[in-house]
Amino acid sequence: MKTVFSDVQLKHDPKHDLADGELKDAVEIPARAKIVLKTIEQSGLGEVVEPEEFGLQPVRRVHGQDYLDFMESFWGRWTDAGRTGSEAFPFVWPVRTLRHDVDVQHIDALLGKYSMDAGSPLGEFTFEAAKASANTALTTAQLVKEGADAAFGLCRPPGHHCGPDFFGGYCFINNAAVAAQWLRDHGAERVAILDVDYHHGNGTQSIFYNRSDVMFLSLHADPKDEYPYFLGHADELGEHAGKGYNKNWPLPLGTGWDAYSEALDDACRWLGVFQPNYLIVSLGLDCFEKDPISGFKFQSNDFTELGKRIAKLKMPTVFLMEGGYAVDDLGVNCVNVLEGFESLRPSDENDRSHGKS
Ligand code: FKS
Ligand code: ZN
Repeated sequence: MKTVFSDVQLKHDPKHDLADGELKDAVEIPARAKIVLKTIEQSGLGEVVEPEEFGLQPVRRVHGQDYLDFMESFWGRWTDAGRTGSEAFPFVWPVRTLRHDVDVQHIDALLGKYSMDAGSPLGEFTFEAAKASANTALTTAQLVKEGADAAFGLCRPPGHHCGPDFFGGYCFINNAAVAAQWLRDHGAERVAILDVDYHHGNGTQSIFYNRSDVMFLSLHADPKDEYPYFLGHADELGEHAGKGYNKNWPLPLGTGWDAYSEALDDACRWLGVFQPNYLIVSLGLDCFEKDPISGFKFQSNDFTELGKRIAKLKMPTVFLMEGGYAVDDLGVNCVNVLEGFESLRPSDENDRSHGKS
């Protein structure tokens, strides 16, 4: 299968991460994408192609104009305000009892208005990289729409925590949501998103929570014990038309492949009933036992099993990378998923385009 990636995605290069009461070294760093790219190039998986430019129109289908204007204008405002820091951290939010209806203009107020946490710094090139990452997701979806059985978008920065009008959890544009909406806008009646990142994809869930045309299924560390804490619980089933089209499998810290795969089988049964035209996999690789910020126990060969299980669904599949921070093993773990998938569905035999390219 093809991989989509652009070097522009590397321009988001955060230095710090606010975690555990300390300013630590950032973990969502360009080296993640570089090692995945290198391992893919050394594997027999297939060509790496550049994304096409889709512009902001498909992104606007998911994110509010105010939010996108803020992101677009942020760096200018930051420097105009005389800020010299190379990356911005939000630190005040309109929680209960504070007003949402005041038209805030101060740079620190705006940072709080449009974010969910303090751990996702905005730098000069963050939004440029996020747009490139969204183009990567859209190009990957387009390859599958045009007949590829599956394709891999090496998205970075990731997307699944990003909601309609806020960034957070290292995410600035919700790549999976943008790709799902684009597929809907280009003829697909039903799209499913299976999120296997270690963290709950709160942004993706929220974007489609009231809708029955995009099903969201997520397996993740129980938010009682893990970020993002305030969403991802088992009783979140969707609302209004979306009731029954959202499903979470919160799993205990320490979960390994055996327990995980039972929940995954359950998710696959839901997918079998829904019968989406396309499956988007939010492919986090942070369930790995050596992941520095996570608490599950996957071994590298478990990722191969994950890829095989997804292949058995027999659905046109758009893989989009999310998290995963054990940089040395990230390439192998990612390629294991994709090779596991291809071991059951070789891309040359399953292309649906019948010679069209
Ligand atoms: C650790 C604090 C962790 C934020 C964790 C964000 C996880 C991001 C991710 C994504 F896929 F989006 F990248 N803070 N003590 O892996 O879900
Ligand atoms: Zn994650």
